[in-house]
Amino acid sequence: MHVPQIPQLTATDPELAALVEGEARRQHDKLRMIASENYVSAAVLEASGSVLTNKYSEGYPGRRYYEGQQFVDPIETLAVDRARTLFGAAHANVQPYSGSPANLAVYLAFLSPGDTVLGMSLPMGGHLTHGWSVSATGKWFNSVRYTVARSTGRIDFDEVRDLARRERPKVIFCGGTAVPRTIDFPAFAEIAREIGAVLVADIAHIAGLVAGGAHPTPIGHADVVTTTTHKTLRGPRGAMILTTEQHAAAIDKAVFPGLQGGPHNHTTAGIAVALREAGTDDFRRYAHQVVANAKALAAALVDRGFELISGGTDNHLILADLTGKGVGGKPAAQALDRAGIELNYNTVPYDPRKPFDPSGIRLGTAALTTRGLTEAQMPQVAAWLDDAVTAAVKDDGAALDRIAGEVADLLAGYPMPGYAA
Ligand code: DSN
Repeated sequence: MHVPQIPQLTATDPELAALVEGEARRQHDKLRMIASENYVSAAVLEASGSVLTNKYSEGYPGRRYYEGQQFVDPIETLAVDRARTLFGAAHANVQPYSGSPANLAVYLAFLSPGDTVLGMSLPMGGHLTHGWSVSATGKWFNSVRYTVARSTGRIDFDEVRDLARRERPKVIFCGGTAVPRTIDFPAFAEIAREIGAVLVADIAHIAGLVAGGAHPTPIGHADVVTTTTHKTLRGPRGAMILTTEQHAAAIDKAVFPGLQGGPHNHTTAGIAVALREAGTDDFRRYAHQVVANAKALAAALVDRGFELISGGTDNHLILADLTGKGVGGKPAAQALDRAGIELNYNTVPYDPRKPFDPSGIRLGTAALTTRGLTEAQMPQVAAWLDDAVTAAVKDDGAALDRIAGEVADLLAGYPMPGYAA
């Protein structure tokens, strides 16, 4: 059952309560490998589900447009101070509703419509809000995109530098949603400095790894750092922006009143709890285990003939091109879901297929590491992935159901925060 328990919801709205319980059970029984997901602690769940959801507090601590902030002000201040301390940042804004609004605040702070932004192309691993064509950031701004080298699957800094010199963007984004390798923040900073651009590091995927010392930090290199709080950082759905003193006022003004109204105080409280958790030795061990698990899984997949973009991983994320396995990413992801392994289909660099039916799948180890799995289980996970992909090719539903049973049996031995069997 869900933890904390939900007796009031069950009494008031049994239909909805049954759906919540069903989702909790699903999260318990499945091997959750969507690279942007995790399990938050019961403490984060309690904070996020508290009476703080009842309160409006437009403005910032000590400068609000509504009364009654005796408790909300210190809660937001705690979250801000913990964010600054954990990441070593001069300034933190914890109010963005999620990653996309956080990135939009960057545009509002530093660009006018029509200005040039340089970001990683979405199919190469970037994010919609780094200037992709269907996003407002690609429609309202002149967006220029860098790629990865076809031969290595890695960012080609000669290309980034050439584009920057030619297009003179006001803002350069680094980071993304399908980047399996260490982001070279100093290399981006050198290019940004040369042309006088603001460097923004979007560390949404790797924030927990940065906090835990398992990925180099962008602080000291990037002018602005945006991140969601719910991926490797293991907090509630939300976002933060870390800045130097120089850019603090512009970012704060862009978030509120530029883009948003009242902050979601229940989320702010959940973020504060997650940041406290992320400052512990336990979390540092967790962050390093996430990477160790991803490396072990990548090696086991390569042994089984999977083609991994860039050949492996430095972080929590693996991007596999299934072309050689004879199946598209989407049917494979659907088959894997039936087999109890949850991930998403994904474009791969230079993908000849369409985004809604691409060649690849994206996997992550953040959630399964929270469950307590280690390198010891990764060969088994790779075997299940391989068997399920083979079953997808053969349309072998019975094999998928057998794997789902084996996955649930394994996970029964690994407790899930937020659920009691
Ligand atoms: N949806 C997030 C992800 O899965 O990476 C990015 O916005």
